[in-house]
Amino acid sequence: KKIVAALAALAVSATVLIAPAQAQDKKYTIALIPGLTTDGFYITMRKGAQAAADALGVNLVFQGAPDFNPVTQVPVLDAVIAKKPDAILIAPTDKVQLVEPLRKANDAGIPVITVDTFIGSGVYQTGAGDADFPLSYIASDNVLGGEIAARALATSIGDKGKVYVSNVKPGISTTDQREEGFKKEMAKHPGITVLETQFNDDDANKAASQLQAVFARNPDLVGVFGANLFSALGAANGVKQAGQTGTVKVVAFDAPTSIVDNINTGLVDVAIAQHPAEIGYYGVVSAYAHLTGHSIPVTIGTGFTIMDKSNIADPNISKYLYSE
Ligand code: T6T
Repeated sequence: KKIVAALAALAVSATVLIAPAQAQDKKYTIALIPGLTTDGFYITMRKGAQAAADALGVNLVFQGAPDFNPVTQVPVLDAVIAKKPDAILIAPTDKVQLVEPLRKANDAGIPVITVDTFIGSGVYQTGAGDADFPLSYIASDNVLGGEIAARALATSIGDKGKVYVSNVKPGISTTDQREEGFKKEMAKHPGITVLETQFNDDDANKAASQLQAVFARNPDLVGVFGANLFSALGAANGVKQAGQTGTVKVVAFDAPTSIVDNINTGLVDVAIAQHPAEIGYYGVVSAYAHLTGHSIPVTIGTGFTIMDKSNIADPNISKYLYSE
């Protein structure tokens, strides 16, 4: 009898011990939907996400559209929702147009975390507004990034002259905020005139032709801020094609590997690298923490690395160049 009772007690405690272990052994699937698939920024974000997924034993699915556009991103999101992943990490391509499509995921019980870009005001879990349902927003401080860009450009042009912002399109939280930060800082520089923003639809060729058109209208143009990877590469190419390398200064947001040559030849003065791998890593860690019953921060801010001729050869700086 004693042996039977002991065995029964053991079975009970064994159950108690095994149950939580089994819960944690569940293999979670986390989907990462980038702004677009063929952008070094999101390719690097995926690497960071994969590193965290490997460390945590999570299955990471990376699925996105070939261009930065809600029209192509929403069907990808719908397809991902249909597969019922345990959580969705997404860089929404529009602050407004992704609200309802993402609500479908939330209504289906799939936790949503936004990475890089946000929906609504980007302030989540307040109980106010109709776009506060994502659990967390993990990204660079893009207003600050715009301010840093403005200060760098102001310094490189000796605090005077005409400049403009080469931007993607209105409605994208990140690039809207960079322009906002840039203009806010430039308002403190009375010698600088900020011309009308040129929107390029994330097309570097368009950004290059726009640079040449702005320069044709304003031969006294002295600087341009490329507010994301394609805007910056395009604007820099435009400066080169116009034969204005070093005369029209370029400050670039983002850091594809090709920026190194541009910095070394003096075509680009400063590049502001984001830390996309960090965004991806903490995206997966946050989703996993939530899925395993832990509370998570409603925002996680990641940093910048400022690159220029003086530091680009330093491996502690160049490690922040994006993957391809
Ligand atoms: O600048 C990044 C990202 O932060 C932005 O939201 C969209 O453009 C990039 O992906 C660069 O191309």
